Formats: sequence, C-alpha cells, structure tokens
Amino acid sequence: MKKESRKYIFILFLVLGILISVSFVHASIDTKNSRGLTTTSFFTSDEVFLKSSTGLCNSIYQNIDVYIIKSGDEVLADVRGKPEELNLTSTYQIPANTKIWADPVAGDYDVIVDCDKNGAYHPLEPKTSFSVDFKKGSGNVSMGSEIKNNSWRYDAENEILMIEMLQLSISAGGEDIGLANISIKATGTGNDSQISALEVYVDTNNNGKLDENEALIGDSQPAYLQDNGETNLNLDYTLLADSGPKLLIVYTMNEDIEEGGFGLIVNSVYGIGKQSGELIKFSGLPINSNTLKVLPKQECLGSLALELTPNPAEEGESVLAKISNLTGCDDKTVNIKTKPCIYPLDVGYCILKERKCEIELKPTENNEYYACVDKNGDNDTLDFGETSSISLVVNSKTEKVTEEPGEFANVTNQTQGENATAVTGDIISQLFDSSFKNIFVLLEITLLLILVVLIIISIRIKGNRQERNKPEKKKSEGEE
Ligand SMILES: [Ca+2]
Ligand SMILES: [Ca+2]
Ligand SMILES: [Ca+2]
Ligand SMILES: [Ca+2]
Repeated sequence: MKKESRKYIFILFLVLGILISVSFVHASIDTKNSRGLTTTSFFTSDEVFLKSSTGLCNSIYQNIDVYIIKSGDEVLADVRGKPEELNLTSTYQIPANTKIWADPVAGDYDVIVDCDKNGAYHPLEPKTSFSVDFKKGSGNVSMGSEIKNNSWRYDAENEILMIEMLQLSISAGGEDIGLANISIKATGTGNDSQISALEVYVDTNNNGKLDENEALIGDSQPAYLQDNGETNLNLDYTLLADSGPKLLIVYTMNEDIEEGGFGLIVNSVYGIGKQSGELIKFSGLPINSNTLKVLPKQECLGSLALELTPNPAEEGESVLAKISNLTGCDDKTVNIKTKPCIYPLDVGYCILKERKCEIELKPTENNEYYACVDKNGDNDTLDFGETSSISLVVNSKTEKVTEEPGEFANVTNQTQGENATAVTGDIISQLFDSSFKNIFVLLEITLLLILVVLIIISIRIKGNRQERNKPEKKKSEGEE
C-alpha cells in the first residue's frame, strides 16, 4: 500500500508539472499579418506584426527587447539593425497592433523576446519563427488631369505644333519597375498617319503641359503608320516602388494636316520588375483621351494697320478710318473704338473686302482710335496683328479763343484768308455776349441792394411801433 500511495503522489506531481509547463507554453508569442491573422508566412509586400498571450516573461519583466534574427543564428544580430524595445501591458502582454517589420526582406527568421534585456537568448525566453517570400511587384495606370484641347489649327504666325493629348498617373508597388512599352491606338475621323510624332514625357511638375527639361521616355515618328493605327512605343524609365509620377502623351502636328477629329486610346503598359525580373502588366487600362478638333489652316495673316485721313482734322470735319495690311481676312469684321479693344464697341465697324475696309468718323475732339479684328477666330483680339491704334488730332477753333483770350492776335494771324473774317466775326459776337452778361450782373446786384434797404426800413418801422405801444400797455395795466 505504501508503495501504491508513493506511486499516486508521483503521478500527482507529474500532472502538476505538466500543467505548469503547459501554462508556460501558453505564454507565447506569434506573428500576424496586417489583417490580424496569425501566420508564419509573409510576402515582401506584407508587414509583420507581433502578438502574445498574457503573463509574458513570467510576469516579471515589463520592459523587454524584441529581436528579429536570421533563422538558426546563435547571436542576437537583429536584421533591422537593432532590437525593438517594448513595454508590456499591465497583464504582461505585447500591446495590440505592434508592428515589428514594415518592409520585410525575403528569408527565414526567428523572433526572440529578450525578457531580461541581457542581449542573449535563454531557452526559457519566448521565441517564434516566420518566413518571407518575395512577391513580384504590381503596376497601375489611371487617368491624370483632364486635358481640354478643343481645337487646333496651323497658324504660320503662331506656330504651335506640339499638343498634349493625355496625362496618365502611373504607379508601382512591391518593387521598382523598369517601364518596357506602351501601346497607343489612334481614334477619330482625322487621318492619323498625318501626325508627325507620338511622344511620351514625364510631366515632372504635374501641370498637364509639356515644359522645358521634362524628360522624353519614348517616341515614334510618324505617330502611326496608318489611319486609326496602333503604335507600340518602347519606354526608357524606371518607376520607383510606391511613387506615382505623371506621364504626358504628346502629338506633334503637321503643317498640312487635314481637318478632322483626333483622339487616342492607351491599351497597355508593360514593365519588368527590377527585383523579380518578371514581366508586369499594368492594370487600369484602356484609357481614352479627349478628341482634338483640327481646323483648316489659319488663312488670315498680317498685322492690321489703321490710318486716319486727314490727321490733324478740323472740328466738324469727317475723318476716314482706313484698315489695311491683312491678307486672307476678307469678310472679317473690324471694330473701331475710342478705347482699347477689350472695351465695348463705341464708334463703328467695317467688313474687310479685298484686304481692306474703311469707315467715316465724325470726331469732336482729340482721341486715340483703336482698330480690332479677331484674325484666328478664337473670340479675342489678343493675338498677333489683331489690333492697331493711332492718335487723332482735332483742331477746335472756338476752344482756342475762349481758353486763350490773350492770344487773339495769334489766332487771327494764323487764320488768314477766307477764314479770317469768320474768326473776327466770332470774336466780336463773343465780346458782345460778354458785355451783355455784365449788364445783367450789375442789374442783379442793384436789385439785391434795393431789397436789402427795403428790409432794413421795414424792420425799423416795426421797432418804432412796438416802442410806442409799450407805455399804453403799462397804462392800461395800472388802471386795472
Ligand atoms: Ca535574455
Ligand atoms: Ca482616324
Ligand atoms: Ca509639365
Ligand atoms: Ca484672336
């Protein structure tokens, strides 16, 4: 019996020992992914998180070091450069959402909790393992800022041949990608084989426009071999992981391109992963551009000229405004204004026929005259050769006489001959007018004086009457 009871005690201790060791195992650490799932397998595109049960480090150490070391390493050489120091919760647990590696490198690893922070691993300290596999990167393309080029025409005086057609946002994830090629298909009624060049640039300043020093990364001349054709351009550009530059697709137009609508579709973009070496097909395609309307070549050329005859002119005299120096502008309207062209029409207009037109003016004073025409039909008069101005001098005779009375002699001397009599007659009538006015002023003053005297007299008479009434009033009061 004694032997039996010893056996039972031994079994009891054994069970207790197992229970204790189980509770020790229970205080463990595990790796998990960003979705909170416990796992030991990660990709290079993932982030590694750490979690634990309560009572870690036998509930003795609260401030601990977490090491990630290469699997099987004896020394604690952290692959991130240094261990991560952590404060456990009040229940001796790794805090929630503890990320231990944001950009893991492919390989097999151990995670060790150095409870006593002595820089060495003790077999009783918590430990787990995980592996990271390389995953090839991914690429995406999306529409950038909308480019609104409604129309274009060849203008010899303002030669703009390069037209931005489409801006793309492009991005890489997981690894750097060397862009390999882009496939672009022409659309629209216009004959695309007439487009001189198709080019792809990096829109460094992201303004939707091609600027100086922006890098060309792919091109084709001509743009397409045929109408509505498709061109596969080779690209020379390294897209860095987690970056998002903008690309610009630019057409170079041709002076002799025929009218029509011009658009394009980006069908595909391919690149090669710099780490994986694998072909990466970009998602997000196809993407369409807006349609550019190509108009007939600009025919109305030259710089508008305005001439006024006579200039100087006499007051009341008609002046002819002559418009000239434009070719190919017949049937266009030229507005004449006394203010710059942005102001409303205030004088008149004429319509160009056989390169010229004219309009009769009735000027009353000196003025600046402006001629305005919209040569290129873009609803403004801001383009080359669309405006002209000239000063008109109007000799006003009466103004000179009234403003400069001391210069009668000069005026009469200047206007010798036929005009002389008229001018002298004018002066006499003006002198007569002024003396007539003087008489009226004198009369008014006299009448005013008489009025003042009459008022004074009436006040005095009133005063005397009151004086006389006073003793009579006192007398009557006394009688009462
Ligand atoms: Ca230790
Ligand atoms: Ca076409
Ligand atoms: Ca730009
Ligand atoms: Ca214009």
